[in-house]
Amino acid sequence: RDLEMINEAIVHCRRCPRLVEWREKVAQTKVRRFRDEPYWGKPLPGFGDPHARLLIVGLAPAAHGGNRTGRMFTGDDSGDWLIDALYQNGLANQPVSRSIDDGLVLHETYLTAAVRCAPPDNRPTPAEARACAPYLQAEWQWFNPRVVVALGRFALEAVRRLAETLGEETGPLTFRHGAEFDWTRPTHRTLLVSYHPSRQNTQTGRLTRDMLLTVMARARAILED
Ligand code: DU
Ligand code: SF4
Repeated sequence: RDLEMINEAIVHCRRCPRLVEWREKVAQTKVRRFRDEPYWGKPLPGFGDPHARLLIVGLAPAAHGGNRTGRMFTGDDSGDWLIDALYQNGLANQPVSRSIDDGLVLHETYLTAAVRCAPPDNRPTPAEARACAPYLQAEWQWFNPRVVVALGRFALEAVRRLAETLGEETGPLTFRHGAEFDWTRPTHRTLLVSYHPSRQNTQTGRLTRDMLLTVMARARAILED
């Protein structure tokens, strides 16, 4: 399936009742600082270079970030951190990601997430993660990525299950910031693990700007190898 068909299927999905209700409720009630803005309130397709060799996997859209703007990692703090790290490594044309018409273009890079609807407390259930997995799988098969970055434990688990589903051989994947795993089959695939750039991690100093820049620099270096 091509990428546009995948994205078309994603934006019309209503498979998870709890998340459909939540994403729409948030879009109606909004939050004070965005009360005059339209909200997307639907599932999020991925965003970036349609022929990317680097796939970056996050957790799920933020209630007032992607769920508002309609674009992955756009309009919240996580997006600011991630896009800046891409820009510093030549993978984005600008350091900010604020709205769908901000002119952001990614090079060699595609942003996606394990779950495509904003979940309450940023915490999808295991059943929701399973329901959404076919979309990540479709993207995975479209891109056949050379490098994958898993942002956080939840994304790493989604990648692990996907590799298992597809019969890819990875060896054990353990969560540790900065970890790097080379696939045995297919051989040209490398997974990099990072803490997710959520406020919970960035504001506590668990993930620093340098730590995230280093992961993206490594991704870039592998692409250029
Ligand atoms: O206009 P389009 O080529 O269908 O791209 C859709 C969307 O993807 C656009 O908002 C820019 C983004 N994008 C990108 O970030 N990097 C690329 O290399 C190509 C498109
Ligand atoms: Fe569909 Fe995924 Fe949203 Fe569930 S989380 S409704 S599977 S897009």
